Amino acid sequence: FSWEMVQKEKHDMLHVLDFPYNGETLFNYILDDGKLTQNRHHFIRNHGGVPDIDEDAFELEIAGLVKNPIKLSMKDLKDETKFPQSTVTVTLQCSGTRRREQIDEYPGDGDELINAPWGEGAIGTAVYRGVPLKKVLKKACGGVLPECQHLEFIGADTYFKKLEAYNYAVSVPWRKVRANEEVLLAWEMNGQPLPKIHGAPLRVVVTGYIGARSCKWVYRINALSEPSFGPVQRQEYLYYNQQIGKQNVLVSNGFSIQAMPVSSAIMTPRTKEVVVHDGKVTVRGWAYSGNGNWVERVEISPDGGHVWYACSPEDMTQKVRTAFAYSAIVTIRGVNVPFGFTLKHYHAWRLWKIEVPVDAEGWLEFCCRTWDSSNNTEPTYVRSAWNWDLHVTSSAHRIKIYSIN
Ligand code: MTE
Ligand code: MO
Repeated sequence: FSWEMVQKEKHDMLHVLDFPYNGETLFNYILDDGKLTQNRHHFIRNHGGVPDIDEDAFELEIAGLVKNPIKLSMKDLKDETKFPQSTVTVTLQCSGTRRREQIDEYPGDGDELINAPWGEGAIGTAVYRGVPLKKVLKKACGGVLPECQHLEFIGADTYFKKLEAYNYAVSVPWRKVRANEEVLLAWEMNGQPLPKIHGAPLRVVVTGYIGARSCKWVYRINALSEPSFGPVQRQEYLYYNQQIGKQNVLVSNGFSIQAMPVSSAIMTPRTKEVVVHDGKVTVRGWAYSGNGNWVERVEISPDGGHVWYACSPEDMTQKVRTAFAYSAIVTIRGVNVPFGFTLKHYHAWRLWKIEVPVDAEGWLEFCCRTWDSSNNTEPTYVRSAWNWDLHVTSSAHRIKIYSIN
């Protein structure tokens, strides 16, 4: 797998690094693709190489605290007489999105190989198709044992940390998977076979959680009584308080970031843009909230956060129903009968647009903030969100424009 191949699969990405192949979606595609990000525009985040896996030889192994450990081929997983299939519309957001604002505040950990200096484009929305993990555990493994508290996902890629090689490994609490059937083992993205760089032949898709938990190239799932011991789970994606820095950082001082909080960004105008206007400036961007919450309101301020204007609902994309189409083939008295239903969940961003009244000429600070269905909103300044590992820059997004009336 080479950088040339990445460039073939990917189109006009903002390339942050060419190894380990991290790329950000350009702002115009975030806005113009609409609710779903095209596969060739969807951001990519990798810790190591991109494994080349032969789908026919591939087996997913499920082990640990399950009744019956098992190995499943892709043919088994795709067999609708064995497992129901479903599709979920999901926004994946890297917890490093908008990290650059934190770097500008104070560089923090600053390990750019591990922590890419993302802007606003490490986010994308796609329809994934696969099998609910809960169903696979129940039907193929006879369920998990009572001691099971976490599910560990191990990817086939290797990455290096302090000169040691590891497989990518993360975990989510079992209660997240047990709660509903939207956590998928997915092989399709926007109606196309999952691209290699997004985890083919099989990836996990964890709704409402930081992108890091949606393990790509997953080849092993372990039911555990505690979180994965992999360094990605135990040493990275931790949120530290603001008195933690280089001199006193200990992984035991951080807490594991799982669910994604509410966040948003202005995509146009771009910061430092000269905007010629006749009393109104059009502002566009995205807004998302994780953990099963959804965006209810987006507000824009043209004066650094004194006066706020709310986007009208017509100027926001509709809440995308995670069209949880659930289909299966059930056998009734020896006859195969297709069967399905739809649930309404929202796990996707909303794109928004607003015309903000502006009188002044000169430098203006525009900012946006979002309110979600649990009435959470974003901290006012990036310094409130700052943390040593520079994760979840969920503060009100600020840009400066030069306004000419
Ligand atoms: N899975 C594996 N196996 N290896 C990885 O490096 N990166 C994670 C996650 N799954 C990663 C992985 C991170 S940090 C993110 S944000 C998402 O994948 C990004 O998914 P994408 O590349 O499909 O956009
Ligand atoms: Mo990420």
